Amino acid sequence: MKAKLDKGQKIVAATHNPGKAVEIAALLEGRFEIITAKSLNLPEPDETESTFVGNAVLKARAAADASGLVAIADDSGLSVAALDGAPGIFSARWAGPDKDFAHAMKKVEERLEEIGSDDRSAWFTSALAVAWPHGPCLVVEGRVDGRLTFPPKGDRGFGYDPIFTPDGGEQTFGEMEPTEKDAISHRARAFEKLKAALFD
Ligand code: ITT
Repeated sequence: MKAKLDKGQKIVAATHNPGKAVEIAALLEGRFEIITAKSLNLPEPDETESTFVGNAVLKARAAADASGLVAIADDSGLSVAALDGAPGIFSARWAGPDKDFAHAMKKVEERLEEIGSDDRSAWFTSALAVAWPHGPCLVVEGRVDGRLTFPPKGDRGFGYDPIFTPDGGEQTFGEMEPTEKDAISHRARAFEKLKAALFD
């Protein structure tokens, strides 16, 4: 693909999730001028697709076409093996309209108790899409495997971070320094692929 990104170029971070916006800015390492979808008053499109990739493309495309700028979107979520991959693309929706992740984490714990499974394996997925206004769109996916631990631990990060411990680690994402999470997370792995395709 010919489309590349130039240093200092304006890019819309097509997310309304402040935790994600911080991570996206950190992962882009000050390479671009990041403008948030919120500051441009862009609407939040309905996530009508059935995959992370589909929803990431939908969000990036909507923001790029509405703003006339290159847009980057992330669609991500927590998948629990014993729950057949739930909540998956419904991760944000499990927190309800108030975005109550204490409630969403409790729901995961309760579902595991209901089915009586000891399998605590889980993974996070991040699909990242970069769309040019009325032009091409590139999408990549990253994943990090780990296990769920209850009760939630740590107040860093966002969403389900306090119940997720990556393989090979002892601390939850909620306890880690942001730079430690950014070195191994699903989002960081997807970013590595984006960087290889677009900037290097
Ligand atoms: P945007 O669509 O505006 O970006 P959102 O929060 O609705 O914001 P998603 O639809 O992609 O985004 O939902 C992903 C949810 O999965 C997110 O709200 C978190 O709860 C969870 N999630 C994704 N990445 C995570 C991470 O790194 N740590 C913890 N939870 C994460």
